[in-house]
Amino acid sequence: MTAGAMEVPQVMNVMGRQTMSLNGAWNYIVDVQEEGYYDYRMNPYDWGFFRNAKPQKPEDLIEYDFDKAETMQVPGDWNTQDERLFFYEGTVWLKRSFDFHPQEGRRTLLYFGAVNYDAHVYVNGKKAGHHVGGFTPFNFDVTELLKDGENFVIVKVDNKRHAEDVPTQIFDWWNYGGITRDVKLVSVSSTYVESYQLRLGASKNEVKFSAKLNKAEAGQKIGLRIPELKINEELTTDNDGTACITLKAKPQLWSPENPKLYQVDIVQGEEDLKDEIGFRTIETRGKQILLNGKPIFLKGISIHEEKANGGGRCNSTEDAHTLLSWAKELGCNFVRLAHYPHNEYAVREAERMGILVWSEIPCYWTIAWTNPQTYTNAERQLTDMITRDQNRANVIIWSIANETPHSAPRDEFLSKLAKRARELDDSRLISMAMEVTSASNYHNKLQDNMNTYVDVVSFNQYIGWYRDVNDAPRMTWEIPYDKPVIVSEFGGGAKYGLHGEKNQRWTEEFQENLYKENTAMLDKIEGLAGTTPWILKDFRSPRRVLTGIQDYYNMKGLFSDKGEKKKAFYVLRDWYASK
Ligand code: GCB
Repeated sequence: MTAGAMEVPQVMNVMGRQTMSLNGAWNYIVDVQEEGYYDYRMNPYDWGFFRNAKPQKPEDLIEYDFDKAETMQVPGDWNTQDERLFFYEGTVWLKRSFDFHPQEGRRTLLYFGAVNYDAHVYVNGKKAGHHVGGFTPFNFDVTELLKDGENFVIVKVDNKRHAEDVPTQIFDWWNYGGITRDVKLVSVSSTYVESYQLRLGASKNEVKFSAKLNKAEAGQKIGLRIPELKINEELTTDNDGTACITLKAKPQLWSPENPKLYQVDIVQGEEDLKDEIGFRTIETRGKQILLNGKPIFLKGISIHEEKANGGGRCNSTEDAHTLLSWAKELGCNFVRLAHYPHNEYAVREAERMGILVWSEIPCYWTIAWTNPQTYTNAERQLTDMITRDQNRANVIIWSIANETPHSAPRDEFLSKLAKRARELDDSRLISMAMEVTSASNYHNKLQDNMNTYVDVVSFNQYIGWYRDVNDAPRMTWEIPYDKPVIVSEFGGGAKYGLHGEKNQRWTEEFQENLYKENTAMLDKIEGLAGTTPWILKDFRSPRRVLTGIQDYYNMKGLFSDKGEKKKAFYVLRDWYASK
């Protein structure tokens, strides 16, 4: 390793490790023209804000001072913490000082749960690394940059949108900027367990465990303890620094009715990495989805990661719990965490609450299919999502895209992504939200070349809203693939408390009727294995500008932003109760 910092592969289960939180108040400077990064000829320069320079003599000119700047809470988006930044898309610098005392023989990783979107990270004035992608974790080994005593971290965060990014320039949600998830220093020994996998083996009577060190080091001992299953094994790593074992065991299976999790310890040296892990099977048979060998209907709802009451990005278990409890009130056993990987807190809380999860990456709408860097970026987000959540029993579907326009380059890009997802994890189902492209004479046919790459055919449809008001009863559907079907979106907008006729847009009655007609229509789709209507709660979107009705909210929630239930809520709840 050089005497600097480097990015290292994501350390899994950061919550189970020895960490020091860097959450809290960070000073920030809004840098509209990025003068803290580029000189006046637009070249990156060495005297940027990351130096955290201070005047040494009275005549010194330094035109910024983090310590005099205001603070905002991390994790947190800037849009809801400073009203001047509500619509802001650009660069903000954030800085935090902390006391640190290095421990002999240990290494320190600087971990970010997520930063939206582009992050340059500096420790004590030196570059630790750069990361793009707004919803996945990353970490740098910063051991050599830290010192005993006071240290500081500075992050340049930029959430400007670009055509070649993932997501691209346009998307129907708020582009919350900032360090939106936890920041931690993770203390590891020089050899540590980087990732591990624990799941059922080939039958329900065995469990399979594998672990991977951060180094290809043979002969290291790794212990696996699951007291409730009377498992206490010691494994030895091989030349790749990995160890695996299959053990006889008959765990109770995790299911929405019985979300059983086992306490697990992964022990290596003096490290005891604790986790809670559930066991289940998920597979398809013809047009059915089978959980633990039995057909299940996925009673779902789509969710954006946004707090109620205009609160901005969710960033805690409590935030997740509120939204998931609303989903439970609807009678859901499934949620689509749209349109990007949500916080690890949310996935874990759903797991404890017995809620199955569809997790997706933001390959949304008009991706730059022929740009190799865009592909690399998407694949990296996919990999990091799968790495983080590979031991979550409730995650059953990895979704690779949403409503993407058909073309050969798109098929190439997405099929490569689907194959990669399968290589990384062949124990879950792969899907994507497709679109119905051929519809005539009330007949809708799904045709998508990606059908061969997915396990579950999902599609979004807006009959009754963007299309065909009141025509749902006449619609017929043809999904010519022998695979389970999920209708991954349907819905329409309503303003809570606005009442009128069932054909009056924006009224609760309009939305109520749309749900009645749509659920009746869905009942006629052959092989329907579940649905995730759009959406749990009204959410902020810059594309929703209708004054007095939308006011920058997408109004398709079954709950208002304040948590009030609209009439359609009861329609879906009753329909789910009948399933
Ligand atoms: C869609 C998108 C979703 C939008 C929704 C809408 O098809 O997948 O992100 O928010 O429609 O409300 O139009």
